[in-house]
Parts: sequence; structure tokens; C-alpha cells
Amino acid sequence: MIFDRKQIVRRYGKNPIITTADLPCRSNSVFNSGCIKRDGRYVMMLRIEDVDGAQHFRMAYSCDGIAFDVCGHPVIIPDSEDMERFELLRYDPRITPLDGAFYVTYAAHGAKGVRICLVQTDDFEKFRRIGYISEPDNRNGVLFPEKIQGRYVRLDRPTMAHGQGGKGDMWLSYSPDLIHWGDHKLVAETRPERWDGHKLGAGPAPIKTPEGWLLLYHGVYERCNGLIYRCGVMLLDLEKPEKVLARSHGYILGPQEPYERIGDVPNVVFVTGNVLEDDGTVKLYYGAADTVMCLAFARLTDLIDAAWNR
Ligand code: BMA
Repeated sequence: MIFDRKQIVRRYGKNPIITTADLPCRSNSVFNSGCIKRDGRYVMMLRIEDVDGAQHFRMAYSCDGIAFDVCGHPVIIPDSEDMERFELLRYDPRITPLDGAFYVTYAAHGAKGVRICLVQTDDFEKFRRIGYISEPDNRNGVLFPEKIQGRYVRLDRPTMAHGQGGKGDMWLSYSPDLIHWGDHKLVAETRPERWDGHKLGAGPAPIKTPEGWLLLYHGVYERCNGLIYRCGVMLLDLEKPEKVLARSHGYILGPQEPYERIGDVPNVVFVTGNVLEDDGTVKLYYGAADTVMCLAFARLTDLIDAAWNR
């Protein structure tokens, strides 16, 4: 029997909130989509896998954060110099409001590996490519929503490619201009024989709280028949965000429901969006089993307590 001292995260009762049935195009799956709230409207950037295996992003909007209207056309991001080598696939968009604009980091996957790509938009209609901001293999990149001590900051997860047995820890880098990145710091390591023992990576943009930057992250556990993706929480120092102040011993959300257990990739909960509401509720948007989009709720104070293991 699972003993839960306290339920930290509550799933939306009518999950999933977006499936392929809600899309205006024939698709295989919709999952791991970035989400923010802007001027009272929820803005989601969907990761859609097409029936031919290609992937694209598409915007979706909502007034209540639950029922989303999906745009009739895909997001158009200007091509890079060599899409074949560098960007055959793009996935896991994470949105960060910053400097009055919106920045999207995503994994750009091509023949030469996977890198973090950064694009900027003012309106989610026109996107400007800033560029690839990491070498291969690196993904799970997300920007902080403000400069810290005068510099832009991002989290990421440099790792070896699939099939090379790479373990993945979370790192952080600084930049003066969002183009040049350096001063790399190790932030959080995998914990052997724990739920986040195989690899871990940042979820959506960190939320600023008086106790530190609240970061939802995914941890991966390796079992004999596959990987299990779950969500944990940590607090990073406000001025020195490479410093972990607190980190949950256990996960706060893991595959449990059939839509999280069964799908293209079973046993995956992958949080890529969070919205802090005025009443202190946090909406967590997550992909389940690499197949559908789901929603869960938590109190900000409970997430902070969970990070401190209180
Ligand atoms: C990770 C990412 C995610 C995906 C997860 C489970 O490596 O690629 O997009 O949800 O694997 O397949």
C-alpha cells in the first residue's frame, strides 16, 4: 500500500485535457507542451507528433486553463542553416516570459545530436530564431524569467546521446546577451538507487518565491523493463541559483493513472508548464505517457514544503 502523508498534487478529474481528438490535424500524439498565463489568458505551445512521425508546434489558448482552443495552423519557426544535421525534430517547448517578450527553449534533434534552441516571440504568431545555445548533447533547457545579478540564466542537462548509457545531471549557465553562454555550474546530481537516480532535468521556468526559485523537475528511474519519469521539486537560491537550498526526497507526481501508465512511452509524467495563480494555486501542465496533455493542481506553499521535506 502506498502511504501518502499528504497529498501535494491533485490531478484534474477529467484528465487528459488535450488529446489528438482536440486537434485540427491528423496526429499521433500531443504532449510535453509549454504553458504560461498572459493577460488572463492561458497560452500553450503544443508538441504534436504527426502520423508520419514528424513533429510540430501549434499554439492553443484558454480562458480557464482547462478547455483549450487549438490554432488551425502550426507555429512557423524560421529554418536554421542546416535543418538536416541540426533540426530534424523539435520537441519539449518551454516558455519563459522575460524582458517583456516570450522566449521558448526546445530540444532540436538532428543527425548531429540534440541541442537547445532558443527562439523569441512577442505574440506567439511571429517567432525570431536566436540560435542554438548549446553543443550536443544537451536538452531540457529553460530560462529563468529574469536576469540574476545582471546576467541571463538557464538550466539544462548535458548528457550523452541515447544508447550511450549517459547519465544526466542538471547544470546552469550564465549569459550577458542570451547568445553567449558560460560560467557553467553543476546544480543537481542524480541520486543513486532513488527515483531520480538515472537522470534529471528542469521542468518549466522556475517560479520566484520568497524562499527561493521553485523548480519542478523530472527525475528518471531505471527499472528492468524501462524508464519511469516522475516530477520532483527543489528550491534554488535567489541570488546564486546554482545553489540548491532544498530538494524533495520523494517525487510529488508520478505515473499512476491509466493515461500516465499506458501510451507510446509508458510510465511518463513530464511537466513542461506551470502557472502560479493569484490565490496561491499552481497549475501544472504535463505530458502523460508521451501521448496526451494533462493538468494537476498544487498549493505553492505545499510545493515549497515538499522541497524542504516538511
Ligand atoms: C525524454 C524526452 C521527453 C520524453 C521522455 C520520455 O528523453 O525526450 O520528451 O517525454 O524522454 O519518452
